[in-house]
Amino acid sequence: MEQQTIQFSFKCQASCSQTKARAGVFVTPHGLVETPKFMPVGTLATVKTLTPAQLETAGAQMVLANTYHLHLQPGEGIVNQAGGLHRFMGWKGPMLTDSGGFQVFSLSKIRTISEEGVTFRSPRDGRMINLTPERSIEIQNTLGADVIMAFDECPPYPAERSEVEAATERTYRWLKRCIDAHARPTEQALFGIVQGGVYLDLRRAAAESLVSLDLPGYAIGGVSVGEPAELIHEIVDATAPYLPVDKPRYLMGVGTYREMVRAIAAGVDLFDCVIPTRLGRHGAALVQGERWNLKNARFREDFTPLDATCPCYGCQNFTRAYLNHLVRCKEVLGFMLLSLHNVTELIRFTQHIREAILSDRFTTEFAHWLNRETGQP
Ligand code: PRF
Ligand code: ZN
Repeated sequence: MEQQTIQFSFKCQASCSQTKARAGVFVTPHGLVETPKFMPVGTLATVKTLTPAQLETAGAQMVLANTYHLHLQPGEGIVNQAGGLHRFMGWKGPMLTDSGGFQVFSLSKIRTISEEGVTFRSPRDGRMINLTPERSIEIQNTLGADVIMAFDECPPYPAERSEVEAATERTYRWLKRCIDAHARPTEQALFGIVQGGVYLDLRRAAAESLVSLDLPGYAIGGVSVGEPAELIHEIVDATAPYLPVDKPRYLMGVGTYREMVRAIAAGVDLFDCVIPTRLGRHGAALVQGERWNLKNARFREDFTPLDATCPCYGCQNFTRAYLNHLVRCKEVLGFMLLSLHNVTELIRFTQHIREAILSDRFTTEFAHWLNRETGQP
């Protein structure tokens, strides 16, 4: 069917005259994503504490889930019986699943990696689990997200060049196996992931070899793994120019104000990060570029909204004093309201950038973040 071949597209609507920033529209089978855009993380098929209706009011367009977590619990078979990830979790918009490789590396202590894939012990019941490129894609085909990610090897930081080079080359071989294993290419877009650590020549070579495979989108992985923030920018600046202009670019696991602004200036379109929901569950709020701990005594008698400019349900209906009270009492509502606010805030931030790019005011309106050296949340 003709229709099946045009379910994905990326159109650039405007580009900044002074940087590589662009505003675009990424079309998927479950709707569109206006870029640049922050994507909330729903690891276990839930963006922690938030309903899909709340995510919609927060401006979320694409939501993430994780192959690693969903395979362990409840298992992709259950998700399949529910009719796929969208129906299972009640999110009707675009979705993306991460491949599981990165999560195995960062979450399981006992694991062995070989050319075949990764073997690890389930933290849930102790059984041995094998994750290979083929298996990751099979699980992601079953989960049914609009975008699925290649199974990659993310080397730690710091790591020797030889080690990073081997991981990067393996990631490329694994990508080719992912492409061969992908059974639903018309319904699900498979994104490749550029690795290469902090070695800029490896980054460039990895980007160029991925691009030769003509994928529907590209991600920059292996950043925000403990390296200084300045290196993130160097890596992104050295990688993005080698990715095609007519495909979406996704910087994995990055969601701080300054890192997003600078990556957008380098031509990145999509971001995800657990920061807004994690901070929310710890009683912290992102307010206009700062990070506030709502437990702080200075909020006890502050009867103003958290952020008077924010349209979220929390800011519209409650005060800082009330949030301070909820958080001090560990009331679930407090963590929910802060998560909702934080997700709204980061999505709104990327939307403001998008609007600035559309009217070519990006470098003037965001000069503060483009130049600022330190102290950002
Ligand atoms: N690979 C995958 N997922 C990821 C990363 C990666 O390198 C990162 C790195 N920040 C976050 N999530 N597959
Ligand atoms: Zn708010």
